[in-house]
Amino acid sequence: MSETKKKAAASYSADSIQVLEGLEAVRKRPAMYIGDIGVKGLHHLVYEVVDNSIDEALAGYCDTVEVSILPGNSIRVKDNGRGIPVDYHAKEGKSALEVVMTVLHAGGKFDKDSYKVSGGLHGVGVSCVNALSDHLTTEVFRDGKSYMQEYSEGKPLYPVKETGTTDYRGTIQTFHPDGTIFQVTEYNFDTLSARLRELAYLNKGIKLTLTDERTPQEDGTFRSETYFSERGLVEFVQYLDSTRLPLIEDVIYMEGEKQGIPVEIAMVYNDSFSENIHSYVNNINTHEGGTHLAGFRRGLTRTLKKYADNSGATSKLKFEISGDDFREGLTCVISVKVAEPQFEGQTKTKLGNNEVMGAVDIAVSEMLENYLEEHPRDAKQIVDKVILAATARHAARKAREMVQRKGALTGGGLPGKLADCQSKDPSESELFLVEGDSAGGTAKQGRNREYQAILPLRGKILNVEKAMQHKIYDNEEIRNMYTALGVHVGTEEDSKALNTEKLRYHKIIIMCDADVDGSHIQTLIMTFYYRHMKELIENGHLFIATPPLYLVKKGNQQQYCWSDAERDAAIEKFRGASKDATVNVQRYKGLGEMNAEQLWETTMNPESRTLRQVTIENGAEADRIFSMLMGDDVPPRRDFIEKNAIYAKLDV
Ligand code: 0RA
Repeated sequence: MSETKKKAAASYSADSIQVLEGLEAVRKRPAMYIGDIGVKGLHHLVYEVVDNSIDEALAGYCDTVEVSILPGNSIRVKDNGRGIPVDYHAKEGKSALEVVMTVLHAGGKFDKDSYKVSGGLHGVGVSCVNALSDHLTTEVFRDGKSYMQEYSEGKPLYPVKETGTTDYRGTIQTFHPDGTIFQVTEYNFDTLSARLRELAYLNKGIKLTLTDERTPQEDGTFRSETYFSERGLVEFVQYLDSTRLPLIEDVIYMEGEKQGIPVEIAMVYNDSFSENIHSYVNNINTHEGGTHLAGFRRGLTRTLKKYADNSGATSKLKFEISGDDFREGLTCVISVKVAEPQFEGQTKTKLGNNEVMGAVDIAVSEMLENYLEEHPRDAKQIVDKVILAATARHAARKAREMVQRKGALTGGGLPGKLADCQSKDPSESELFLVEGDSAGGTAKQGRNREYQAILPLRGKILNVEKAMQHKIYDNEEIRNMYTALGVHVGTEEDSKALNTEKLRYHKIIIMCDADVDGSHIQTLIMTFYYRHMKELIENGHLFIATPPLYLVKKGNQQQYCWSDAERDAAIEKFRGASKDATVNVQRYKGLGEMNAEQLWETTMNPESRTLRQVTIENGAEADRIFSMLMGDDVPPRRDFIEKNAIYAKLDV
């Protein structure tokens, strides 16, 4: 070995040790870097790798990103960018590629000109993915040559090697998540698909594909989808609103730089009563909003109010129009790119940069003023809708005051139907929302009354997707839910904020029959929480009970089963050697078919039950699904329910 090579080898291993310490920290506390080690964190690995390719595309060098789920749940991400640089760094004693792959936050180091604004929620870079993979292979194709390096737990197995010549240009990353770190290692196609579709809309012109190579479909091919958007956010709001009726002709749209900040906004009004605004910073969904959203609201309210006042439409109104009224029936996506974003809030998804507020305010004012000027008919539709919303809100407030007065008359008490628990400690208290009075009765007998409360709900509660505000307060089942929970909605501008600190139960559990009707009711209740008590879902308070589907019996042996596969296994087990033994299978269609003791044992007892927590995995997709499931457009709904257990797509 030559002297220089020896030196290189020596420093190679010395540096590797240093690197190890960095990546060891990631393996020791993975949640600190990728959020959690459950399903979310697992999928986050993919987003982190894809974001690097998106960055390369935003820099103008790449237009295709292909994601594949491989057999065994490895992930391959391939792009046609410039390829990660592979030049040897004498100072580091190794290839640039190895630095990118093994040093925390080394991602953008070699390209100072690039305006890196993409990046996963935690923006941790590909080296984190490497650290959390039991195996990763990186392949680079550039300048006519191909290169490769492999790693285990982030440690290189050998120095970067040249593997041949090539006409291709780009990067391929193939990793397998480490099963000793993640609680689950199975990828979900729909979860990845929702994110890639969202990325395609947010970054027009980039083609993203997702292929599931784990098992072929019936026709022998692999399931594969392509996401590509030519018109970006315009098509995004059209996609979100595909099951709603538009109120105006076009999507209102702007794209451009305001005060040095790239802003893109698309919005449309529909005939619904809900507000659906999705905001993004550097491709990250800012659930908790922030300065960009505040700027949007301010610009929207001011511009529309000015137009409405000038048109004379508001002169006869006897009450003020509130900010909310301008956003009823509004579907909107706001996307800004911020060089140094400050993320705040509980889940670090609230933008804090003050300079963004004014930029978005100006952007939306200019965009709206132009549109209203050029589309007088649409402008009138919007103004009429706002006035209708204000009038309805006024009526709703009266209805609410009535309810509160009624409450005061009856001592402000809890609903008569509620069987409350004895504990007054919300953190240990559970409220079961039970379908029907009869199952409600069984649940009351079966429960542990110390900490479990029961509220029976009559049949199908109101479809809040289609009802106006005041109708919602008119509805007894919904009023009962508010009173039992101890939360109430604020007033006027703040009307969507709940006083969650008064919440009387930290677990709210929906318990419905395991049949089609039951799942419909479950969806109605979830829709209500999603539209009116989203904070409770976001804070992890909403759950779904899972009653068993079968009871398999032989003599005095018995076993509850939650799936057909479990049932078949139980039958097999009970039969044992004697194939002719009589094994009895009971199918539970409703909660009512169980007695109190069985219901407790299978569905309510914390020791033996399984609760599914409802979480919002992808806000835009959840919004679209709820409007589809609850809207007038029946065929897509039926199609969806047939293909999926409803909640499979809503939780995870
Ligand atoms: C920095 C510089 C250059 C390419 C990249 C980063 C790059 C990174 C990734 C990560 C995934 N795919 C990627 N593609 C490219 C190239 C600098 C040059 O060629 O001059």
